[in-house]
Amino acid sequence: MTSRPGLNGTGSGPGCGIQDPVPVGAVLSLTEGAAFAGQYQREGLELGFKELNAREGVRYSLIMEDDKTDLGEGIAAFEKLIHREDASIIIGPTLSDLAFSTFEDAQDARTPVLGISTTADGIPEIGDYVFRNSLPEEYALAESIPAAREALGLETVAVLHDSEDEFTSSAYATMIEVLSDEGLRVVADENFETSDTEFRSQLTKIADGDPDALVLSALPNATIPLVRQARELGIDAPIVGGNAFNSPVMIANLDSAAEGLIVGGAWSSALDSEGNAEFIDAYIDAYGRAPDQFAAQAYTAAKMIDAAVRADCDGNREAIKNNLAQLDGLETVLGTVSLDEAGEVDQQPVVQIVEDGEFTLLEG
Ligand code: 1QQ
Repeated sequence: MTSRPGLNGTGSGPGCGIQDPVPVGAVLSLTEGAAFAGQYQREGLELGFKELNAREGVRYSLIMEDDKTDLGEGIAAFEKLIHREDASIIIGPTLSDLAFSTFEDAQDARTPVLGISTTADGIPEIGDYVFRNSLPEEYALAESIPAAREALGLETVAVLHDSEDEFTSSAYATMIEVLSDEGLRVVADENFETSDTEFRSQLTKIADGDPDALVLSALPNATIPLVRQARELGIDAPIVGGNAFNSPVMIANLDSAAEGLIVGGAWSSALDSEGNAEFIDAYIDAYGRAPDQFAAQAYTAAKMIDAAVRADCDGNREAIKNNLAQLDGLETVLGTVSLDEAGEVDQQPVVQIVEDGEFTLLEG
């Protein structure tokens, strides 16, 4: 797509004025397995762009597609946004599992993408149009596992992971590395597939190892029966989780089994970051529930895109790509966010623990 004159404005920064609305695409898992995150992401994006559209000079039109947690649907949604809607940038998809091929399609079409929850290894390396504000699992686990070791006095762990999904297998590889760096002994290492609901054979082996903690890389649909079965089998060790655990939906479903769960992430309601208190209030006002990490990352994506558009007062693909690549030290609800050369996010992770059914800051 060539540059559209109506998206190239005059002035700069707060004084920038662009004639046409900037078309922003979003591909989210609004239904099926990853909707636990996709629904919060939808709300965070809508709130973020609503606030931006109330400002002078630049308007955004948000075109949202549901990938139904399915790769084929995700590819079709990207195709529509790139070629038919002429989106200037695409936000999402929710799952890393859908990101590898969709981001390659966007890269080939020179359309910038901003991942907001795609945390697997290797995503920014797909190309120079690929960015993310999704804290990589690598950074989150490098904080959460040592914090858990210290807080809980861990010596041994059992690891369980979904070996089918891109994000859970990538996080698993990172977990094994960090566990070894931390001198934690792995007494059992078991795996399963995304749609499994029966975990008793793996859990029996884990019970035999009597670990001090379970380290779990799984999506919610498997996690909920898995943790329930673990507790039924008498395994009451605390859990250290991956990014999917940054969800109040997951915590509510796990009920008392979630107590003591430790997880590293990109955001906490307790963060004293710029605009965080106002964001939480506005979100509760709009949606009648508190935001989660996925909502905060989505909300932040809107602000990052606005900063990139206003930098050269240009809402075309090429300008957004060039200016996202230079985003440096933006103050957001996630804290200070920068993007490096590769399009990777630079921000301080937080570590949280579940106490009385609520996330509480362990450190960050
Ligand atoms: C990924 C994730 C998921 C847990 C997002 C919902 O981190 O797929 O990378």
